[in-house]
Parts: sequence; structure tokens; C-alpha cells
Amino acid sequence: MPVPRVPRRREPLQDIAGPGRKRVLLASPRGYCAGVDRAVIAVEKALERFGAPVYVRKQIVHNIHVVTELEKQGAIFVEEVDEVPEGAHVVFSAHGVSPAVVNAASDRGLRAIDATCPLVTKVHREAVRFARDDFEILLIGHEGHEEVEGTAGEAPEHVTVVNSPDEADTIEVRDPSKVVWLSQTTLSVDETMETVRRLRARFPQLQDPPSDDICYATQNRQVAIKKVAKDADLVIVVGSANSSNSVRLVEVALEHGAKAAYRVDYADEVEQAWLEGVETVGVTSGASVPEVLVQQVLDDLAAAGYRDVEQVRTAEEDLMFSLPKELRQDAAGKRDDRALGGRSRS
Ligand code: 0CM
Ligand code: SF4
Repeated sequence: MPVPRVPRRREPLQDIAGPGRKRVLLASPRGYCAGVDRAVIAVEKALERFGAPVYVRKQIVHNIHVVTELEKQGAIFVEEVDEVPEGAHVVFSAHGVSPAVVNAASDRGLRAIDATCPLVTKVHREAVRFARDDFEILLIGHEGHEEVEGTAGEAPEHVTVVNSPDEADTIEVRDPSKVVWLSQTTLSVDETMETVRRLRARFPQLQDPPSDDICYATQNRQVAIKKVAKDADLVIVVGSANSSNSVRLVEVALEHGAKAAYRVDYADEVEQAWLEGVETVGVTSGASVPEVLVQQVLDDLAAAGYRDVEQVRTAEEDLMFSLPKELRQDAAGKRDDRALGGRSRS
């Protein structure tokens, strides 16, 4: 899978803001969630257990650095299961897969390891249940995102994707008395609520999901960046361009008072010009981002005079998931049910 390259700053950041208070507000929680940690460890364990290469359908999580590091260890990222040699191991990414993909892998005799985040699987189950009860499912999410393809694929004839609040004004349904909304796990909470408000204005009997589909990690990172953004001249979000939750953090920061906000994959993409006249820099990272990348941004900011770092903590996270079931037995046949946490890893 090709890794996009971006132009990089050649010189280290300079201390240009002059005297005055320079500080960093570091949002917390940020970075790895429990589902990402589990998915990355699943690939590492599969490599350890079965040896390289291990195939992964799509990016295991939407982060260039993570993908590049796993490639170095022997993972091969493919777009579809028909690129995987028959009989080989294939890991399904954290974003989930449709039953059609599961069947294609099985028809090919692949040994699948399902690293779908359990919180994505929960939404799949909701889709199956509402489809069985003959509901029309309005799936709020971004068309083309892997998670949306996977969830919609559980009941394609029952699902309509709603991409934005504006689409809520024009979407048509068969029977307005039997409609439910579900969502992608990594959306903006505020924008999703606006979409729901506009859907409900048109379909008053619209049912809510049984529990929040936008996951705890997405919500917590948005709450933290809102608190940081109101005091920030500049917000830097570490995360990849195809990471929905990371991109949402930039938007949320701008909506909540940040004077400017940018997303970077790596510290050397931070531009000197962004720091002009800036006293307070907010920093955060998406749920698929290893902490080492944030640390590099902090190191570069320190070199530019932003050495005073204050954590802004709005929640504690301790959710953990156990490994995918296909990896729970060690080579000697012993079960490994240890739970994994949302640790920050390099
Ligand atoms: O869904 P998104 O694009 O935000 O994915 P990600 O890999 O950046 O983050 C973790 C997840 C999931 C599902
Ligand atoms: Fe799971 Fe949420 Fe992390 Fe996605 S962002 S992997 S849904 S915990």
C-alpha cells in the first residue's frame, strides 16, 4: 500500500515570537484508544506467531507511521482479500469488514484474524438487528470510509448513508414510521447531533440507537480539545489525513475558539509561519496516533521557545479489550485472555 509523502520543513523551528508568555496546552485524553492498541498488537502478535509475511486488509488503523512501522516488521497491506495468497493469514482492520469480505476471505481459504474494534462490531450488531425488524437504517457517516462500508454491508438493502446535516434535508425514506439512525464511531458529536435534529424534524418517529455509536475515545478527544481550543492561538493535531477522528479534531478546535488549527503526520510538517504571534499552542492527537509523534512535536515546539507544557485533562480512560479470538491461544495452545489497554506506544 503506497505511503503518501508530504513536503517537509528543512530547518528546525526558530524562536520567533519574542519575549512574552509562550506555552503549550496538551490535551488529554489524546492518542491511542483501546481498539487501536488491540488492532496494532494483533498484527504484531500474528507476525510473532505465524512469521512474516502477514497480510492486512486495508490500513490496520489510519496512521501512516503505524503502517510504515508494521511494514518494516513484515506486514503486507492490501486493498482486497483477492490480493492475498490462498491459505495465508489476513488481518481485518480496526474499522471492520462487511460479511461479503468475510465470505470472500473464507472462499479463498484465508486464515482471517478479525481486529475489528469491538465498538464497531457493536454498531454492526445494531444494523443486523434493526434490519431484521425491517427498519430503514439512516447511517450517519462518510461514504467510502471503510467503517461505513463494513456497517452498511451488514444490511445493504436497509441502509442509507447520510453524509452531512445538509443531506438530512433531502433524504427520502420508504416508511417514516420505521426509521432508525446509527452512526460511524469517529464523527463530530456536534455535527452528528445537528444531522439527527434535521432528520427528526422530517421524520418525528425516528428512533435513536440503543447506545452511543460515536465511541468513548472520539468523544473524549473532542471534549478535551474544546477546552484547549478556547485559549489557543494555534492548535496542532497529530494524525493522518484519512483518519476521520483526527480530522474532526481540527474542525472541532476551529469551531471552539482556536484562532488556527492544522493537522500534521510528523513534527517536521509544522511550519514556522504558523507560530508568528502565537503565545499558546494547543496540541492533541487522534485515536490512531502513537505518543512518540506527539513527543516529537513537543520537542520541536520547545526548541522554538514553547517549553512550558500544561496538561488539560478532561477524562481518565481505562477501557481495555482482549485480543482477537484467533490470537488468544499461544503457540503451546494456552489461552491468553489478557486485556489490552489504550497505551501510548511508539
Ligand atoms: O475511523 P478513523 O478514520 O478515525 O480511524 P483511525 O484508524 O484513525 O482511528 C481509530 C479507529 C477506528 C475504528
Ligand atoms: Fe474503537 Fe473508537 Fe478506537 Fe475506533 S476510535 S478503534 S471505535 S475505540
